[in-house]
Amino acid sequence: MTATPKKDVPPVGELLKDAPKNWGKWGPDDEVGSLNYLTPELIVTAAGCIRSGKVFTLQVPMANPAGDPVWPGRSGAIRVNVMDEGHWIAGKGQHFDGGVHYADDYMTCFPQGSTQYDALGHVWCDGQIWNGYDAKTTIGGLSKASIMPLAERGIVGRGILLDIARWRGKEVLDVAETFTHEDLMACAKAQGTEIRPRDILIVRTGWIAKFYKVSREEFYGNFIEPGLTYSPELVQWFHDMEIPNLVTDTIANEVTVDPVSGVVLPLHNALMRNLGVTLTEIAWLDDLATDCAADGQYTFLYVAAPLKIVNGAGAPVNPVVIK
Ligand code: UVW
Repeated sequence: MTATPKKDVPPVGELLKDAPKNWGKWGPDDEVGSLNYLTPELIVTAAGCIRSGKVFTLQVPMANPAGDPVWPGRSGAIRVNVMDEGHWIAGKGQHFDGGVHYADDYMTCFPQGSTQYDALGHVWCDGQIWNGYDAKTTIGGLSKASIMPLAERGIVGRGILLDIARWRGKEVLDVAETFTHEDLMACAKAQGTEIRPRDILIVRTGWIAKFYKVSREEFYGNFIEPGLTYSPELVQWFHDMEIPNLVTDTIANEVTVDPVSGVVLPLHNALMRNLGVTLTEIAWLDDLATDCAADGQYTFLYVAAPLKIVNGAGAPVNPVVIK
């Protein structure tokens, strides 16, 4: 976020020097981290949250002519139609016996430019990624802790929506507005539920919905997203609660700049690199949130599988919630 390093901002490794780590907890070869908490027994229990059979999909539209919400420096997916009925109207369509016609697309994208999972090796500091693997394993593509092991495993568990925006009486949180794990717990209580160990946390700020409502200048000007903010207590809480997955409707799942230390995105290192918590970003939560407010059911079965991109640093996903 800053082109010129600020002198008084500590290196993130120093900020986190006493922070807990799960490296080695699931063996020297682990590449899925806290997803190990999502055991078959837990998944069977989570399926018990299904009451009405209502289904919600959490991906934002991709290659949307209205624009895709992306981290500054990335760009939205571009889909082009390379085959359509126009080819046959122009006499250029291929003949297939029986007369079938078809449409076909070509798309270029940042795999992390839509609703997406970060690979555990996506972010690091001090030359080591998740589980202590050498950061050089990221060169030319992630040979360790890429998106593949997450994609192969899939993510299924009890999801809980924490509608922080509604709880604070806002349509959308302000630029740089923060909240803590204590706010998550207070929000859950106000919703008439509680966060359980190993829950998949789905946190709504209203931020991505704002992308579709305001100009690009307003959305990206003074770009400091609202979100969870670093503290040793928050990191310890995630550790103690064995949280496997944090899903939010922001682009980077945490306040962009830690207001205390000035470090950019410290929770990416504290939660993802150190604890193996998977991060799911740019989720569409408004329809789910409206329904949860109406029926008072904030817990459900959450199911997701990012795309299997070999050596990828992240991948698009369309998570499914079943209530
Ligand atoms: C960055 O890579 C900066 O963010 P994200 O985790 O949102 O992809």
